[in-house]
Amino acid sequence: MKIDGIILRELHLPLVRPFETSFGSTSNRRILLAEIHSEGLIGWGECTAGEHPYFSSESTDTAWQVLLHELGPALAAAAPEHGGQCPRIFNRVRGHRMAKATLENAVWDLEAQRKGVPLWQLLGGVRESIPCGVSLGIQSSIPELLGIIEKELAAGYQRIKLKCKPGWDVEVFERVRSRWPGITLSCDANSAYRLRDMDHLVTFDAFDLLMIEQPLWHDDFYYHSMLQKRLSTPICLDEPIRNRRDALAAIEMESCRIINIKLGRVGGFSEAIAVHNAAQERGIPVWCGGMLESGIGRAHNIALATLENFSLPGDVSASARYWKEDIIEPEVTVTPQGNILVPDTPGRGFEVRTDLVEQLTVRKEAIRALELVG
Ligand code: OSB
Ligand code: MG
Repeated sequence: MKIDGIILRELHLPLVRPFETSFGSTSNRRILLAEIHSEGLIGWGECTAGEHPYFSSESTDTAWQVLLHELGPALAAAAPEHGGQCPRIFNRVRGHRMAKATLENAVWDLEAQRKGVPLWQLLGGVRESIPCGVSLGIQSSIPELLGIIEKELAAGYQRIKLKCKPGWDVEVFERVRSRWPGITLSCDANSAYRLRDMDHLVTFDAFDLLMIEQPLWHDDFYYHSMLQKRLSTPICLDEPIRNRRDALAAIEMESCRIINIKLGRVGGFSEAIAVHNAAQERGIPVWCGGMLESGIGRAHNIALATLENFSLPGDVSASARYWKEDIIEPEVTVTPQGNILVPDTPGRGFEVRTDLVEQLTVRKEAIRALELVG
């Protein structure tokens, strides 16, 4: 397809409440969007990099640079027909997977519109609705957390995930479990623990957690495998799974029994599908993670989560949990049973509110196709 232009934008979008993990707190998102203009249509992509390189080595600013100077010009010159061609176009750039996913996902978004089919169908999805959970940040007190859980359960969410770290773990689990013995509960440490915490982590088995997400180093398989041998609770890996090979290594080493798939972290739809398929063939369930996305990233997450092996509730939830006003129409909502109904209209299934996007834009730059050498 001929690419008429690529526009990068940075939007400032305040969260309705701060989100705290073991690596820090976020109140205001700096969201990077890419628009690919082609033959009268616009494909949209959202970068999931954080404001700081704390979750991964990428940030809004590194992604902006790499998109502007490397990936954008390469894509415009290559003029791909399919989203699936993007990994090869971006291959010579090492890493920067969240930046790559921004454009690759926009190409899939465009391809679905051109073909007049829902994006989820183009990806090979099978679900009409996806089961939803929520990820709850670290709070200033346990009573405050209990109040939030009560509200999210009343809204229908099927799984509660608690962010944890040393000092905000077993006491919290005890209080939550004694109030709600039967709910589906998990935790996510975002790499907050070390080898000296192994005995402590084994005590998490007492709380009947669905999984313990990323307890150890962000880039580790080996020590997670040692820990998994001692735990009856499944470990779920997030941060270190960059691609299909990582998923295979983690499964083979028994470093985890569940995988969290995030579009940005693995570099886009192609690799996300590859990780999904590799896990499915080996009997490992997956679920779709979240990165505090605006509506565009959220719409793409919903499409991905329609694939068959996304059998566990993910971290994709209603727009109103994050934003006073989302940049898509309709906003994402969740049924009283805790499901998102998958749209059946062509493309991503949620219109972009371009006037609102323009209003929230603080930085905008057009990418021109460059002659690439080699
Ligand atoms: O580890 O899943 C994570 C948010 C930012 C960075 C990392 C993570 C998260 C979440 C939030 O858990 C999920 C969401 O609600 O978008
Ligand atoms: Mg996580």
